[in-house]
Amino acid sequence: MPTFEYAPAPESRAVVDIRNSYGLFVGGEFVDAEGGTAFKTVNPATEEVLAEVAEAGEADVDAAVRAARNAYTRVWSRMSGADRGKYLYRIARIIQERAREFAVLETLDNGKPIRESRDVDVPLVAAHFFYHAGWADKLEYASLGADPRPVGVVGQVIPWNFPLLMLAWKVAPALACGNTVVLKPAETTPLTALLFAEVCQQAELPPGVVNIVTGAGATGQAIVDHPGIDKLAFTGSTAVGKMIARSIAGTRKKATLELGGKAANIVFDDAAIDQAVEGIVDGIFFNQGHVCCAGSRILVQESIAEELDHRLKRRLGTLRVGDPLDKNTDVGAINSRTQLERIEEMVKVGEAEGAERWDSGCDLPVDGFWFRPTVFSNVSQSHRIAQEEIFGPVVSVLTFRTPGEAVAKANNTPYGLSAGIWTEKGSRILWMADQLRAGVVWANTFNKFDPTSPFGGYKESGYGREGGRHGLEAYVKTGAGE
Ligand code: TAP
Repeated sequence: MPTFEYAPAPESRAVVDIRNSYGLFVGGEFVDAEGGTAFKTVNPATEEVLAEVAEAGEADVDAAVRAARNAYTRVWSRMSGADRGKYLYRIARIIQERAREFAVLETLDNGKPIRESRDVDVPLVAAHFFYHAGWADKLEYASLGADPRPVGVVGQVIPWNFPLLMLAWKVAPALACGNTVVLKPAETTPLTALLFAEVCQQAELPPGVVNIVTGAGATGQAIVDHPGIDKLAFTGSTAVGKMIARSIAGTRKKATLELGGKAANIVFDDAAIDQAVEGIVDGIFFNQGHVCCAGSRILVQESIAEELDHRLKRRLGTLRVGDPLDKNTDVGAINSRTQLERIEEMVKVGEAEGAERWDSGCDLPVDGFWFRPTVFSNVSQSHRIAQEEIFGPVVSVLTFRTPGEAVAKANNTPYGLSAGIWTEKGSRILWMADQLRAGVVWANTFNKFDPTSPFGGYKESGYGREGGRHGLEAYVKTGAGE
C-alpha cells in the first residue's frame, strides 16, 4: 500500500490565553486557596508547565459548599425552569463561540489530538448544554414523577480523560433540574474547567450556582465527606468509586458512579471487515484508549481471526502518533507519566502471561508521554490484560466459534459498561444485545455518544445513568423524603 507523507498542520495556540496561576472559583469569583498551596499542570506532549493551580483544602471545599447552598436556597431553586433554561442556552452558545479556544486548551492540558477535542469533545459539550436547556422547563413531562424537585447541592468529581465533556455531563443536568454544584476536575486537567468558570461569569450565571475547586484526591474526598452535599456524581476508577460508596454508606447522600470498563468488540465472520477494522481502531485508539467504554477486548470469530489480524495491523501502521496540536494526528500523548507507567506495567504483565505483543513501530517524540498502538494476540480469558482496564492504546484479541461463546466471553469480566457487535444479521444483533450485560451496546459502530442517550454500566462499572431522560432522575426527588 502506498504511504503518504503529511505536511505538518499545527493548530495555533495563540487563541488561548493561559494565566500563570489560577485560583478557585467560589461564589462566582476566583479566590485564593486558604492554605495557599498550589500544584502545576503540564502539557503531556512536551512536559512544559502550563500553569499553577490552587489546591483546595477542607476549608475551601466548605466555602464552596456554603456558596452553593446560598445560591440554591436564595436563587436557583426558586427560579422558573424557563429562566434556568435561558442560562443554559447562554452557556451553550458561549461554548460554541469559544469552541476553538476550548479545543486548543483541552488538547494542551490533556494531550488528546486537536481533531478529537475540536470535532468530538467540544461540540458534544455544547450539545449537552443545549439538550438540558430544553429540559429545564419541561421536567414535569419527563416521567420523573408528579412533582420533580431539585436535590440540593451536588458534589461532582470528574476524571482527566474527557475533562470538559465530563464537566458538561455533570453540570448541565444538575443545573437544568435546579441544583447547584461543587465540581472538582482531575489534578492533571483543570484548565478547561477553569475556562468554563469564566464562561459562567460571561453568562452572568448567579454567583455560587457553579463552584469549581481544584486539587487532587484529598480535595475530592473533602467533597465526598462534606455533610452539606446532598448528592454525589463521580466518574473515575472503580477503586475510588468503591471508596466513595463506603464513605457515604449510612448517610442520606444520593450517588451515581460511572466507573471503569473492559468492553468486548465482537466481530462475526459475516461482518464488513474493513468497517469492523475502523470500528476497532475507533474503539480502542480514540483518545489514546483513555476511554472507560473503550473496546479494549476484540472477540473475533475464529474463521476470520487471521484475516482480521492482518488487516488491523496494516491499518495501525498508518496511524499517526505525535503532536496533538497537529490536525493530522490520530493518536496523541498519554495524559501523565503515572498513566504511562500503569500502561507499561500492564503490558509487561501481558507478556509475562504469555500473550503475543505487537506494536506499530512508529517513531515517537522524544519529550512527553507516549505509547505506540499495541495489539496482544493469543490472549486467554484468565489473563489480566483480558480482565483489567489498561486505559491506554492497547487491545487484547480473543477468539470464539459460536454466538453463545461470544456472549459468555464478553460477559466474563467484573465490568459491564459497553460492547460492540459487528455482523450483517439484524436478528443476531438484537439477540446479542439482549444477552450482553453492558449498559451500552453499539451495532456496526463504536464510541457514538449523544446527549439524548443514557450512558452507564452494570456490575463494577457503577450505577446510575447519565444523559437522556434517565440521566435527569439522579438530579431530582419526587416523593416525600426521597
Ligand atoms: P481516579 O483516581 O478514580 O480519579 C478520578 C477523580 O477522582 C479525579 O478527579 C481524582 O482526583 C479523584 N479522586 C481520587 N481519589 C479520590 C478520593 N479518595 N475521593 C474522591 N475523589 C478522588 O482515577 P485516576 O487515578 O485518574 O485513574 C486511575 C484509573 O482509573 C485509570 O487507569 C483508569 O483505569 C481508571 N479511570 C477510569 C475513568 C472512567 S471514565 N471510568 C476515568 C479515569 C480513570 P485526581 O485526579 O486529582 O487525583
